[in-house]
Amino acid sequence: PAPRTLLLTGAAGGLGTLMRGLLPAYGYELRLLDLVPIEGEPDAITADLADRKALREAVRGVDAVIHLAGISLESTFDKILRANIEGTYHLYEAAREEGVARIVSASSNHAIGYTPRPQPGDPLIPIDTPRRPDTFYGLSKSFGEDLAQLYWDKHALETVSVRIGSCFPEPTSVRMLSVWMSPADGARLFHAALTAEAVGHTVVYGSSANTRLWWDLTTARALGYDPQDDSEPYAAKLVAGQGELDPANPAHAGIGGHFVTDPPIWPH
Ligand code: NAI
Ligand code: 15L
Repeated sequence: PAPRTLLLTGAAGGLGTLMRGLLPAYGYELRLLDLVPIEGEPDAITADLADRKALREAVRGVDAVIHLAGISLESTFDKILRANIEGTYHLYEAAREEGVARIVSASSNHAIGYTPRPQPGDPLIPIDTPRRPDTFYGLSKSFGEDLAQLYWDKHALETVSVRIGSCFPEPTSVRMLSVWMSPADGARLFHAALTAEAVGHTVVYGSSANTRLWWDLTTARALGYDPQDDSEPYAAKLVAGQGELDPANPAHAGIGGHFVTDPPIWPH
């Protein structure tokens, strides 16, 4: 049967807030979890991903989990380790113990951030391109994909790992014209990932059907995802303001944009 009740982790964040607005229209009942309280949501669970007991209670009885919680940008290795690597492990353990059937997990384009962006005429980047994380953050997303594969192979817990491009209300950079996922397409993709049959562990890119797309949406479409949006209407204004991406600029050369060239963040 199609899943109805969902746990949404990271529900206070940018993407969580967008999905809280959009997913109920698909018929889901959402249970919300975040490290921080959510305004206007008194029933939301305020818990750290390190709190296994809270996670077990949070996943108990849900049909599926959308896992968005974590640090969403580069940080120190220690912080990434706790929130994204250990935190995602704790969530998978809780889900396994409570018999949750499926997790839709937020991976990121930064798991392949060092991959050169295709030039005009080049093929789109396939889903099985070798991972090339551009940051400790991207490395944690690469770990999340491998963790998902392990829990499928060993425990028959299904995952769709979504390598999200940039999911914001509008594209705000020339790079985002290629990697943008409109919030409405984000909800379409999550719904497809929740309802497709027998996904095992499936990895997909998460974006709209952008004219300037860099990657191959075949595995996402195979889930039933039919993107309706394209960033191109935003292109003229963004290109006029910022210029086209410069292939000689290392911060423009990889999928991950400036994540590739930003210096690592060391503890102080
Ligand atoms: P965000 O930073 O706005 O939200 C993340 C949420 O996770 C925050 O509300 C934060 O309080 C919560 N969180 C952090 N550590 C936690 C912990 N230890 N325990 C419980 N909750 C914790 O990020 P955003 O943009 O909403 O992204 C959501 C997810 O999607 C993240 O995993 C991010 O890496 C991933 N993603 C997002 C993209 C985007 O375009 N928004 C692109 C690619 C990936
Ligand atoms: C991500 O993984 C981040 O979470 C998001 O804030 C954006 O930076 C996005 O990637 C991107 O690449 O634009």
